[in-house]
Amino acid sequence: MIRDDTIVAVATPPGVGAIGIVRLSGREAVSIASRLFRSRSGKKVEDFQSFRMYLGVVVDPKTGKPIDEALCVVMRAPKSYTREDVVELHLHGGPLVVRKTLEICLQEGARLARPGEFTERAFLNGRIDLLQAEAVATLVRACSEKVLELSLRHLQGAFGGKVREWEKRLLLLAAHIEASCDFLDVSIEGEEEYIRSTITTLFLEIKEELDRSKRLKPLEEGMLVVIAGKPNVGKSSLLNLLVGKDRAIVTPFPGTTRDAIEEFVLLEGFPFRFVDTAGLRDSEDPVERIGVERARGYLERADCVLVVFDRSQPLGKEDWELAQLVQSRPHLVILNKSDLPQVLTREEIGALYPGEPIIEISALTGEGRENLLSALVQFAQEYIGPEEDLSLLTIRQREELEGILRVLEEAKQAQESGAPLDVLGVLVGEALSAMQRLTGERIDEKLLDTIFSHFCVGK
Ligand SMILES: Nc1nc2c(ncn2[C@@H]2O[C@H](COP(=O)(O)OP(=O)(O)OP(=O)(O)O)[C@@H](O)[C@H]2O)c(=O)[nH]1
Ligand SMILES: [Mg+2]
Repeated sequence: MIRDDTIVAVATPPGVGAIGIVRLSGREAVSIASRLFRSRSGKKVEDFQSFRMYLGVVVDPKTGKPIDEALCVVMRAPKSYTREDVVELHLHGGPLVVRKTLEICLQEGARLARPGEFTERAFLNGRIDLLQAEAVATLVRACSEKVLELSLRHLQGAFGGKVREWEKRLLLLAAHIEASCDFLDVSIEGEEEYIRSTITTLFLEIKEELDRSKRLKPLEEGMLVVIAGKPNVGKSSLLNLLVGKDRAIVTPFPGTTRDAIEEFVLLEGFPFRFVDTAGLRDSEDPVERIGVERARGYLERADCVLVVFDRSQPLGKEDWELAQLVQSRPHLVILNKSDLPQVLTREEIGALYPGEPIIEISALTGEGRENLLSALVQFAQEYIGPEEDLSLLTIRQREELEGILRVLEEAKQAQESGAPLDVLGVLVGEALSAMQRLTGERIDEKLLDTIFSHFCVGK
């Protein structure tokens, strides 16, 4: 896999920004840059000090026409992101200027980089392992600070260290089994037990890693928080309060909200997807009925249900039904309209939700908002559990680990049923190759392309 041609891409997001960066990597990076960049001091790009910015202008070498004032930095191999010569041109952010500079780089012999190709080169040149490369992709896409933190940890190789440790143990196990196959007539004491316990501990450790990564789902996609209650209790007002804008229509008429309305919000680094739903009641109106069905669907999927009551009204049969519906789902109890004279007491709610905290709020005045927000953040924290226990895996990593689990399970059963050692050897070998695919030690080009195609261009 020799890829030593020079690639170029715009490394900043499309559109108008304060700066736009054009990034080159490869053998010709410096010479291409030297043809289109004139430093103010007259120093040639070839003579630039590594990692130092130089002020100058980008010119079209064909016409000599200046394109933009820019900063140029050279990062020489092997101390660069890709371990090749890398040059970055920091331009004024106009899309036209950035595109023109890109075109000149292409005209001077660079090739347009595919998505993720810079990171792919960092991997192919041994600067990072595949797991770290994937962490870069997650990092770039991270929609919350927590995911950012975790992918940074992956980038530093914490997960890679674990995988390599597993790989070492599998290698040792494979070697043992192979040796035993060669000397079938000599029985080594404790051999069987060693094989059994190695397979079992590996199985348990990998399973734990997978379980921990599942807890992260709400962090990656946002915690699904569904606002539910009978009509007119103030669900839409509550959504608007939570997301800080007039998102859902609020009227004094019960049955206002028909469709489910979803909004994404970050609270203290935790991503939430709040969903306002149609008030739960039996309705003759066909549109409202669909809305109520939709609401029920959301209730089933919710990571957390906000059960809303109207404090200024007595309990109704819908409130009882709702209590039944959410009994088995994680939820928070909200007593809304705290600004109005109280009719419904905490005791009455307590009978429906024994021993649970009740959050009083006024969606109209905003009173009690802080309490609700901190309850939500606390809920998310507890739901996700201690951060040091979290594991951030990509779908590919998850699938490989699941595959390894299946093979180890099979090996366990094979040993129990007294299968010959070479059968065990084949299974352990399979687990080992999967582990090596995981770190990228053994990987084919097609799989690489799939992995890196999920990146953005310029990364
Ligand atoms: N005084 C007071 N009125 C509120 C409060 N929250 C909502 N309301 C009012 O109650 C009425 C219904 O509010 P919505 O937010 O539309 O209620 P909803 O639960 O979404 O109603 P549906 O969509 O019909 O199920 C509106 O007139 C709101 O202004 C509150 O905390 N205090
Ligand atoms: Mg509503």
